[in-house]
Amino acid sequence: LQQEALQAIQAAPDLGTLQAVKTRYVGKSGLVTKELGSLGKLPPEERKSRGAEINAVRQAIDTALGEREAVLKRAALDARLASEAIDVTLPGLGLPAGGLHPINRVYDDLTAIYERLGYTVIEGPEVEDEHHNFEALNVPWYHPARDLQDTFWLEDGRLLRTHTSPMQVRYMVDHEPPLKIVVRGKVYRYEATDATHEAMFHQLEGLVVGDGISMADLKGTIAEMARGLYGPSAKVRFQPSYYPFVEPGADFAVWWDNPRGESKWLELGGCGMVHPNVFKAVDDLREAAGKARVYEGKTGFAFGLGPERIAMLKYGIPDIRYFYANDPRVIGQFRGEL
Ligand code: FA5
Repeated sequence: LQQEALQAIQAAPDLGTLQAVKTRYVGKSGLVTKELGSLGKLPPEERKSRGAEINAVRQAIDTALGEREAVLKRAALDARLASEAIDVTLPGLGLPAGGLHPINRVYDDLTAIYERLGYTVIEGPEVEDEHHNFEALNVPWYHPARDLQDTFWLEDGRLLRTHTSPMQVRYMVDHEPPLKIVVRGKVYRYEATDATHEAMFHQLEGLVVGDGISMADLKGTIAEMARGLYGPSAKVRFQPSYYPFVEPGADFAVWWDNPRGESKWLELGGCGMVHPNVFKAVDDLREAAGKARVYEGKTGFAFGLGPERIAMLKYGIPDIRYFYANDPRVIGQFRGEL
């Protein structure tokens, strides 16, 4: 019996089998236990020696069980350590790096130029009211931009701003002159989209107000921006134009020296001297809010431009709709280049 038990113990491949072997020989109704139980049937003179014999067998089995159990436990632990080990020498998996959207890059280039010139960079609400988007900017009710065709109207009578110019009004109502700001943000127009027009696009708006600000300051500022974008020999061009909130008004273009050829004038946006009616509307709003009228008699200039134009030419993107189509093949090209 001892021989048989010891062999079974040695052969047990795992802890589960070893437990079964233990039960079979030394469990409550195991073979060795039964032998001990049958001692009572023996004649008294044999009981002692037989008892000692069985106990020795039991001892041997218990010892063997303990040793085998230790070996199997160690093996199980080794296997677990091996399977759960982390190989610290393996090369890491590269984390996918994000990147700035091309419009944000152009914004960052532009705002860096204006911050250097001492401007404050602000943003503002995309949902506007008619007064800030049109009225206060001297846009008359019959102006085509107020047409239902051009503006996304909301059910509550408000609208999605069609340009960043309403922030001129908001900022002046809250701040006294002198001031120099640029506004960045999204604008919306109910337009049929094509390669150069989107229903949602971005603008950068500039506003400078103080004493004796002139058209010469405006031209110098636009020229400085052009040099910041395209280098010290950059050229700018102004052409008379009409915007209700400026007088005189102009469109400005920058000569774009295209490294791939096809250099051309890049029509960037509109600008002009802030219209006196805008200052008056601002003072009216200030007065209604219990603030002093401080804008009448001041002069200032404003400009607004579309960064999409700059980004399309800078990065060779042929269609404005690519910017917002969420096609990873377009945006993915800007990954990792911060
Ligand atoms: C304006 O929005 C005026 N608020 C700009 C301004 C500000 C003039 C301050 C004077 C003083 P305009 O509608 O031209 O102007 O738009 C300005 C620029 O936005 C355009 O030159 C163009 O670059 C860009 N833009 C206009 N419509 C779209 C469009 N649908 N998609 C993409 N870019 C557009």
